[in-house]
Amino acid sequence: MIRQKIEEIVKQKYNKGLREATNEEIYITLLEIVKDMAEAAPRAEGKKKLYYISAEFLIGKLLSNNLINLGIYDEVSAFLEENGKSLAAIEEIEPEPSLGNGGLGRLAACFLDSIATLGLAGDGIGLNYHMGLFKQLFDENRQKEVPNPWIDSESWLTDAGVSFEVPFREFTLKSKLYDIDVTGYEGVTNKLHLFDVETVDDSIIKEGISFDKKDIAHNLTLFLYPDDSDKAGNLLRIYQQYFMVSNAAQYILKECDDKGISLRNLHEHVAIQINDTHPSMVIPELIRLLVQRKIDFNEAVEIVQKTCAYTNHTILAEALEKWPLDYLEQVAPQIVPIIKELDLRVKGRYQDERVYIIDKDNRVHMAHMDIHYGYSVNGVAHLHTEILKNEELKPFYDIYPQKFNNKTNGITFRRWLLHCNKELTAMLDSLIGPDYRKDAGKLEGLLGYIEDENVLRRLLEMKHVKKQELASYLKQTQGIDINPDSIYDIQSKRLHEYKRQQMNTLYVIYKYLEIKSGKKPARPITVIFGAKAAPAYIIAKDIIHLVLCLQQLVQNDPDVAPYLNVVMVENYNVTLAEKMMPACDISEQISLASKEASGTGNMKFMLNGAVTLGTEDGANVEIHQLVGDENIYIFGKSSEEVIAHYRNSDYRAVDYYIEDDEIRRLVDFIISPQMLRIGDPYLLLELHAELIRKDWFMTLLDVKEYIQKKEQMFADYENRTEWAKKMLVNIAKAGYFSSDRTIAEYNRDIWKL
Ligand code: GL9
Repeated sequence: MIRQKIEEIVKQKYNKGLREATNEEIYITLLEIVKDMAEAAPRAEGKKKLYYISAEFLIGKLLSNNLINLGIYDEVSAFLEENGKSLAAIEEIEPEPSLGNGGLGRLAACFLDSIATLGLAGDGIGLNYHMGLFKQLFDENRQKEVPNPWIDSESWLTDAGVSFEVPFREFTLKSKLYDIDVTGYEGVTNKLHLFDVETVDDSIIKEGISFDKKDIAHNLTLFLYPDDSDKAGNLLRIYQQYFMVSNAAQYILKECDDKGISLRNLHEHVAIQINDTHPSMVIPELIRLLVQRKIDFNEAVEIVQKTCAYTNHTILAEALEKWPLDYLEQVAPQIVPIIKELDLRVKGRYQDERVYIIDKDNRVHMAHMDIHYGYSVNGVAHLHTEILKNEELKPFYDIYPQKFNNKTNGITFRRWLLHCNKELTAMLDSLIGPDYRKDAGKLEGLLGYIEDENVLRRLLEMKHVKKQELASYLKQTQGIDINPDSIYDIQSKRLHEYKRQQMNTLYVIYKYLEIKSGKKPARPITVIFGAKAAPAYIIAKDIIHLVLCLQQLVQNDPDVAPYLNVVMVENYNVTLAEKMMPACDISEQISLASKEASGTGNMKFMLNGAVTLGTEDGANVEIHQLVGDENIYIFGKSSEEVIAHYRNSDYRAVDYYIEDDEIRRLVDFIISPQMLRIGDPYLLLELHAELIRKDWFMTLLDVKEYIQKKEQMFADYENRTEWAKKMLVNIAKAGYFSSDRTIAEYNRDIWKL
């Protein structure tokens, strides 16, 4: 059937046989077939529907995953092969949609997959950024940002034929909706709705990723997270957010109208999940629209309160948005009186100013609005939720204990196992049968093989194959040489001081100096980084500079290069992650305890048989509980100790620097003559000073224990059988982190679809 279809379309579109068709032509053919099949797949039924509103959906390439979820991957792949084509090569044609930044956006994408897989009615709503986040290039050991256009003439987007008017103070913008089908694994097809403006114009982009921030009609959907280091940038973000939520609210009400739902019963038919605070303005916007439709204000507030739920993804203050009231006034004045009224009601009820929506400086705390006027607040891992309840959001927890709940994050096994690791998937199928694909808890069946030498050997072989694949992929695409027989130690995630990539660089320095002094490791080590830094985040860019300079230093030193390699992959994205996760031996999850809300890369690595080197932070805590002390390497100060340091303001990096000769030796290497010869002295000195004088995320507090643990890990790695057992336990225990489990919990406790 599918074979015929492929041949037919290639013939009809290009007047060619499959053998003669180019990869590009086959890609477009498959795109068309998959889109048709997705459209024909069943829709979710049920009285209530979820709308997951998010500024980011980091969906990754879609072809392979759709083929898997539609159950035709193997057949298509085999058929292409019979005709001298490779599906892997065809995948390379597909551009990766650049609609997210990190874990938050990837989580939203995994959730859509699981919602559709579980057969639930749930759509995503976001924006169609034409240039995405940005594409990262390296130039003179520095990050350069350029636009990342991803929308080709043939793409997964379909014009939905839907348009709304979004009123701003100065003008009104007409929206245009594009949809992407989201088909679950043997499940239903839902939609990802991406709103756009017809007037968007990429010719206003000047050098790099700069453009006229005030030209809203032309810039609104150009970039995700445009630079917000000035007022115009802040206003642009508010324009984007209001545009997103006004469209979302209008779309939701339109669907209700189409179904003949009385808006008074909205909450019985609709659940809205507010993903972080970017979509928070949906609350006043929905109230506004309900009032416009002749619902009394009090009732509108009640309806909205029963419909909206909020997920918190971070305790970092920088990410909990607080918009100046007059900025909101300048962009969308119609919601300002509503926000003021909501705030007055809070002030009437509570004396504690920490729970006000509008503070004394007239800033609107978006999360506070979500908590007061939504029915659920959830954190994304056990520890994170506890910190929200007992520290960050304690005054709210005291008022609304029943609203708070935890939903530990998860990942879709379709992408992060079936798609990215066919070897491991085949092995699991043969050992424990295919049921784990839909019931991830079944992975525990693997534990029965822990003493089976044959299985342990196969696991090590699988890992070696994936390491070779990564090596040849990096060679082909980025000209990078890595040794597949070395240990792959990987840290891939957004670049941020709290994630402490800088601590990893101090290890590299340590190892470099060790090797220089004649102490060679038992086996070569490859330290791999993948990370983008926010364009305006100076220190993060300094850290990238440091990594790239170390890379140059190490690779050009003949004493060291045979034993140590440092590699930073360019433009880390989902596509690269899919190659890196399965190839990893050591998964670096080294954030300062209390700061990483959950992490999800930690789960992807674990599922593919990497062993975690981490702090007791985010979901690492749960990984630790699941796999036990023998199968994870934990170090560093606890979240309680860290929180106490912040409370007492008694952490002084400079004390560690002065009092510990070893720490001083490593930190000072950053500005050693050989480094200053390679790098930009200004940037290296700036970072050096930062580490000693500020070190907001306490690198020097944990660095020694970190180095020790990592050395222990390298030593333990040499006992290959024991290491394979650790791999096996990690894989077997990863079932808990299936996003199917997470979504089932959201549905049970929050959405009740
Ligand atoms: C994040 C947290 O930092 C992660 O720890 C968490 O796993 C994810 C998903 O819950 O959310 N919060 C956050 O603001 N981001 C996260 O990754 N940011 C981005 O993705 C941009």
